[in-house]
Amino acid sequence: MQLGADDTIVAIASPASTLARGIVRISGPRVKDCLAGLFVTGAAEADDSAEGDADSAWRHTKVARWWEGTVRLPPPLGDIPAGMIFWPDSRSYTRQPAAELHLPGCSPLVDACLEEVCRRGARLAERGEFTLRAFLAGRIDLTQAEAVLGVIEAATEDELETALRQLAGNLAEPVAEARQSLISALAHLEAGLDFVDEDIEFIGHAELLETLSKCLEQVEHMLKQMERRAHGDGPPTVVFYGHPNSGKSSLFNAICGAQRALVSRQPGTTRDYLEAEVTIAGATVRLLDTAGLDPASVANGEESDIQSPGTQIDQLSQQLGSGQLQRAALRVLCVDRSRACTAWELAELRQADSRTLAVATKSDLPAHASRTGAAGDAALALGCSAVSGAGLEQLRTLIADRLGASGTRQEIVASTAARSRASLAQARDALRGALTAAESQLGEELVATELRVALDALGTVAGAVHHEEVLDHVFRQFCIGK
Ligand SMILES: Nc1nc2c(ncn2[C@@H]2O[C@H](COP(=O)(O)OP(=O)(O)OP(=O)(O)O)[C@@H](O)[C@H]2O)c(=O)[nH]1
Ligand SMILES: [Mg+2]
Repeated sequence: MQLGADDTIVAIASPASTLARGIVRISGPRVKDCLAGLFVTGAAEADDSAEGDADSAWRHTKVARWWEGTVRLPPPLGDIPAGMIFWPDSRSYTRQPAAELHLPGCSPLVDACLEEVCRRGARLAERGEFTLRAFLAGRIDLTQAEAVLGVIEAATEDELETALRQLAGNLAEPVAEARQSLISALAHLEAGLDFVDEDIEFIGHAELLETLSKCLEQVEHMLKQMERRAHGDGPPTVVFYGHPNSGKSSLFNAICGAQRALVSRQPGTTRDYLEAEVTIAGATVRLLDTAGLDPASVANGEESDIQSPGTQIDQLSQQLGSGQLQRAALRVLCVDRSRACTAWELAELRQADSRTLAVATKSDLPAHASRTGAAGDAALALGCSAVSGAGLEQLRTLIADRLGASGTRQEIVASTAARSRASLAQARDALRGALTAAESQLGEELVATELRVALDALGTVAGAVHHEEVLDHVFRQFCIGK
């Protein structure tokens, strides 16, 4: 990956599958030259001699705006109606002159346009190079660059929300704040060290202690936040859920290969949730067995004024279960087809998305009369039986497939989280060292040394202090044109 931003780069920025519009993105100091004579504003019928005039309007603009015009491709393609957004100065995403040509979504046209831009002096962009330029120009920090990737790759609303929060700087802001106070404390300490023979105190002892404790608190808080991050933390979670007695615990035990959860004919046997780590298709997965969702309470949502202790416990365990459900990478809906279908089951089956795997349990038993051809049955991925063992292997394969499909996205968020966690932990340790040194009056030199380590570590979280291999790792994961 080239870190310099002197070249003018070009790439197709529209997805290959989009037919409506093809977008060619260009960034760099020579954007104008690369577009001269290629994009002309005004009338498509302008003849060659008038090209300079027709062309001139966008070239002399001082503000970013949309232009209607024509892209002049070599024969046999000829003049193609096109639009262009042109950023003449540093107010673009990459903080360089930049442009986006919007063409009809036809691959030969878009490819020919790309070739023409290259012929005029641009080179093909590498993966993530536009975002890398935005990062190098200070437009975004590293966590935000990774969030751009997360937004592009997000498949579920939860993933999108995590990525958008990251993009909004939920980590970048507090890191920048902590760095700012540490830089100022360090500057004062260093000034004090320069004038060590004179009796000048640049930062009071109490003030230094307060700054250090506050920053330590902030860093510890950020670390806790990172650890709580659902996606980045540990193996993906698969939750078994459904009505009481639907066979969740039996299935959980069968997949674990051990009698972990209590199984009984009594509905409401599982009260709390139970977890186990298993290996499915070579990957570690966290399985969770939850309390059954009571058809009465989920069907009419009514709450009685007088609650028996049992009902209260049921409700609490169900709340616990639903929290786990929201955070799960995959939910396995257990439907007992030997019983009549409930309205709640039907609604769940209809809403099932890629994060929900609906299975018919107790397939060794005959299906309930009302179930034959029942609405929603099409959403059932397979039938399985914890008693006969039928369908269990297929269930494992399906779980692995569904988790595998979202694997890369989880990895991206997880790798940002892991990288940031390691740097934050390093900052926390250095801050603890600085605080101890300051409290025990071990000398300002020592405090300053620890502060420098903390600043460096915090800097790597946001990418202010960047190492080429980290950048390479992050930006290589992007697609071309981003
Ligand atoms: N025939 C048959 N019975 C099953 C199967 N799976 C579970 N059962 C029976 O169904 C009843 C309920 O099973 P559990 O696994 O405890 O169901 P659950 O969904 O965990 O129930 P709660 O914890 O109460 O919500 C028990 O009597 C099991 O023996 C199966 O595949 N075939
Ligand atoms: Mg159970």
